Amino acid sequence: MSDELAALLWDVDGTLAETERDGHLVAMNRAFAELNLSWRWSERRYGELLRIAGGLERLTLDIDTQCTGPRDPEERRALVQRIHHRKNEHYATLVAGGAVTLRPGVRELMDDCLQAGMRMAIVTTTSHGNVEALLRANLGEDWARSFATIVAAEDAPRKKPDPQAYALALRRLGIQAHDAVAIEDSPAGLHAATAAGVGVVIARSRFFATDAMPGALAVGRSLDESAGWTPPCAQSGRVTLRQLQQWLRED
Ligand code: XBP
Ligand code: MG
Repeated sequence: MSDELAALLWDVDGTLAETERDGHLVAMNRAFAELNLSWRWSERRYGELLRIAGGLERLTLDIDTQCTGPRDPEERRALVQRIHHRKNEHYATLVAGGAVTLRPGVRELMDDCLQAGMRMAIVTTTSHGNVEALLRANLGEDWARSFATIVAAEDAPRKKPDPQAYALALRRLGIQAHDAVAIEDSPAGLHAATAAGVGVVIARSRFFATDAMPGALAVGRSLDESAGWTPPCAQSGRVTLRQLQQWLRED
């Protein structure tokens, strides 16, 4: 591993914010209700379905395993797309209304990067529209200026754990994998970044609170805590850019 960090790569869902529980899940149930479907996802069921990356893929798998919905494959596909589309519209409304805020310590770490002139990128399996909705609501109109590149589902259709999104982000940034660090929350995200050669810091989220995270540079509960990290966080109070550099150096 290199000891010089050139860019910080942010995952979105679960990492920047608890978007799944407070955003996508609520929005999906609203879409079901609005379309007069009797389906509802509990938090527990959603946790199981989150093992599948991608809202469309998740919905398709659920309908297939419940053996429900239209039997005709075309009608089935059309229904899934309609639900997903409405889910995203409800999601945008929810986040614009302030229902989903950044996780503690995210803003501070972003500020460290901006002050140090460290480039940041977004690397996610959700869509550009969902990224924009979340970050506009939380960082303001100029949100996109903070990021050197944004890689979303439209750019990298092979979703995490496939490394495609990370490989593309590295290419766009023109850097080597060992000069970047990713912040992630899920095993799929960890796998995607690691397979692209990028070291990963895991800030655990609600739905991936106890999963094994093999090969991560560091694993902890929250970026705004210095306690509870493995390996330990030497900085006091929160995970800083300096701490990320230290974990990268120690690896
Ligand atoms: C997490 C995902 C996404 C979201 C929902 O992405 O798997 O599918 O759950 O978004 P990441 P969509 O952690 O990489 O940000 O409905 O747009 O797929
Ligand atoms: Mg995530």
